[in-house]
Amino acid sequence: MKEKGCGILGLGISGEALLDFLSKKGKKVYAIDDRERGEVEKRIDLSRYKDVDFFLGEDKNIPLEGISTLIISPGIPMEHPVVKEALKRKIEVIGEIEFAYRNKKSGYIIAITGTNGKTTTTSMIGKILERAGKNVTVAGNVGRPFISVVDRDYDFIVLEISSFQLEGILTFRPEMALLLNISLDHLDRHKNMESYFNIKKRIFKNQRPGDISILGQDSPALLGLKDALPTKVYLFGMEKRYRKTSAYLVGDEIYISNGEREFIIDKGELKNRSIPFVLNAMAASLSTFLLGVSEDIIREALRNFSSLPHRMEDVEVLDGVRFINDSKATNPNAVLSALSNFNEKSVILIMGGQDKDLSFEGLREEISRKVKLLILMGQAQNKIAKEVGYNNIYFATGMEDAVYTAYEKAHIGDVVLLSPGCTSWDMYSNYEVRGDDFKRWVKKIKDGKRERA
Ligand code: UMA
Repeated sequence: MKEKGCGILGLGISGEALLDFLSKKGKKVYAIDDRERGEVEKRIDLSRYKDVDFFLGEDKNIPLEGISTLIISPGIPMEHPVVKEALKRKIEVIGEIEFAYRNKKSGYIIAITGTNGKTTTTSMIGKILERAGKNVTVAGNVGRPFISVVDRDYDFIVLEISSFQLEGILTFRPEMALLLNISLDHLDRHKNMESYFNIKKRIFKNQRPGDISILGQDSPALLGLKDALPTKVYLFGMEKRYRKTSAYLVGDEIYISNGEREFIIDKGELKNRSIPFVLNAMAASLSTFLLGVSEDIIREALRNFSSLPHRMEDVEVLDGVRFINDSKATNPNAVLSALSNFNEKSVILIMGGQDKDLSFEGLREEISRKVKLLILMGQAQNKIAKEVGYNNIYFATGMEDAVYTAYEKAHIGDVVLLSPGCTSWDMYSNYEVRGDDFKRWVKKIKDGKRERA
């Protein structure tokens, strides 16, 4: 019988990083993906991994008896036939985060999850700690697998963790965990709000007394947790509502307190003053203040922090019309947050993509107030049209049509906002490619390659 080794299921970014890690360690590896070899090789040069046995596409003759642990990528659901078969045979199945955690050298872990704002908050925390002179790395759902950074010693490891990744953890224990907010998302995978919430709560599962938990108090579902966790719990939100609220807003001033000392950051000091951005800044300030970073360093790092690409990213102003790329808005709640920044009837909103079994009905009121034209594209067009009940809709054939139509219909002072409320996977490989495509067509207009009809 072949030597017992590790199975890797999924050969995307996480799978490639796992291949690199395990090959360097000289482990026997069995790598599996549902895509055919040619497809997988568009990203990964498989010839680099001479000792790895690959099972790709239809080839499902996987020698599971040779696998002691099966490590799955975030995108692999627990219902995947290979996972089911492995579990039946009592093979340990864990996610990439769990595997990386078991193999990490050193570093205090700060893990950030939530429905929206995870990447921005994670990056802000990374920047603040960097400015404080700490040896810090930022990884996880941000696009850099945890396993690719475990071979070095750090003071801090800041990890963005998705619900998909939380499904595959067993012993993963962040010393500090943040659950920023929760609203409906990923129902195609997690089935209902209850199971989605239960998965998100797993971020706290292995925390011990003395560890720190930070909760966004404005999501009602999270409040039940505030007295239930065994850790030191801190809350942040729009106002000081509870004993445990440590970061909140009064007018334009953001208050941050560690229980002993308090400091204030003026909203005006931030490059982006939208509510979601301010809440992210609050969570990042609170977490780093609790870790002993000085208020001057926090303030300085936040002053220099610009919005990340694809999150309310200002693209261009053309003929007085502002184009904004919010491609990262992959659920209806993120669209609501985006719209909250604008005046009545000033937005031409581009939505659509692949639906995640989420309802768009919650957008009805805000769309009828803020939007003057709704442009829909992608697989979920008809569903969105039906559920938002709006009467001024244009069905676009794709991004080019959407951007040009928006440009033609817009007037000075209007905003053209790409905030899809859906995943990109029906038309693009990810939200970044979708956002870049939006920017490409806007740039064509700017360069004069297309003019108003
Ligand atoms: N695959 C199968 N069978 C399946 C599903 C997938 O074989 O049933 C294979 C695909 O053919 C592909 C590979 O698995 O080769 C893809 O794996 P993956 O979907 O886990 O993607 P990765 O490239 O490994 O990227 C993942 C995260 N992707 C997802 O969770 C879908 C990335 O988050 C993350 O940055 C990366 O790991 C590093 O940690 C992206 C994301 O969209 C940004 N996340 C979702 C979100 O933010 O909403 C959760």
